[in-house]
Amino acid sequence: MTDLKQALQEQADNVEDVLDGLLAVPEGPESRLVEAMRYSALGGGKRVRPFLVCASASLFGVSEDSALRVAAALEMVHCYSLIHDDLPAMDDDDLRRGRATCHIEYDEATAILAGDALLTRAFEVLADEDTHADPKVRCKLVSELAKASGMAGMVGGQMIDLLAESRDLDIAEITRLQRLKTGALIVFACKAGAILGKSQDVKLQALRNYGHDLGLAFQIADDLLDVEASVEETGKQVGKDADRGKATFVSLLGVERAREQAQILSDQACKHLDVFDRGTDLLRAMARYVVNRRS
Ligand code: GRG
Repeated sequence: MTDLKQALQEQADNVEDVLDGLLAVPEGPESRLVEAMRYSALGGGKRVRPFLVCASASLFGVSEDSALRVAAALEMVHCYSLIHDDLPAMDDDDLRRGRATCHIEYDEATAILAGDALLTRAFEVLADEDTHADPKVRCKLVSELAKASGMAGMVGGQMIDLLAESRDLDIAEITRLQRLKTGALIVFACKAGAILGKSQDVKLQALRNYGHDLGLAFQIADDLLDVEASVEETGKQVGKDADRGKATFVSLLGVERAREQAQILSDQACKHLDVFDRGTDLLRAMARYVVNRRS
């Protein structure tokens, strides 16, 4: 676990530097927009998704520069989703990553624009030839991240989630919702290394399956944190799902069964990595970390 902590910190520092460079503040009044983007994208978060991109890329000998640009692009999409999710029209949160949410620090309109601009900047970065010399690889990255982020992925999942506030979902429906809302970006992170390494075989499939199980385990752990952890630990409001009477894995399964289920998924995620001869220690450690994390 110490190795994982160290590796997570190292990748977080690396991706921070890349994000810093990609989000340079321009001259002129539009500088306020980029400052808001930087406020939400820099200096916080566990950076799990960037870590997964870099760990999967290392299995295919991909250059660190390429992997980090994809990791930064994905983190931009993730940060945009957090900014928009925190808006009054959605979750209406005032605390994220231990500090004021973007619309509280700036204003609602600026927060909407900061989210929009992070989303579009992400695709600009992926399409740039600095990300990969082969245009087919860049196209694949753009298309896969677009699918994972959009109507058939995260945004679709968010729509189902909003509707779930007025209708109780069953376990199959919650699973599908979470696969789209949280899982799709995590699956993209795990597949990204294989795409960069031009692997189209069982290894890509194995990473996809690992990402599926890891994503669900991650979300169950998030639901557990919402009932068990403190604001200080998570850096965001807790207990919100119960306050809203929203069905979650924990409300449907109970704490113990939810914890067991997360553990089963974490073990299953690791099994998918057996197709690799070596190099998967950190991905396996990550599968253990997501179910035991406190933030
Ligand atoms: C508004 C388009 C749009 C989408 C919102 C991702 C999302 C969809 C909403 C965020 C709220 C939430 C609780 C989502 C579940 C996924 C999740 C646990 C997100 C937080 O990810 P972490 O824990 O956060 O990796 P850090 O801050 O560590 O990056």
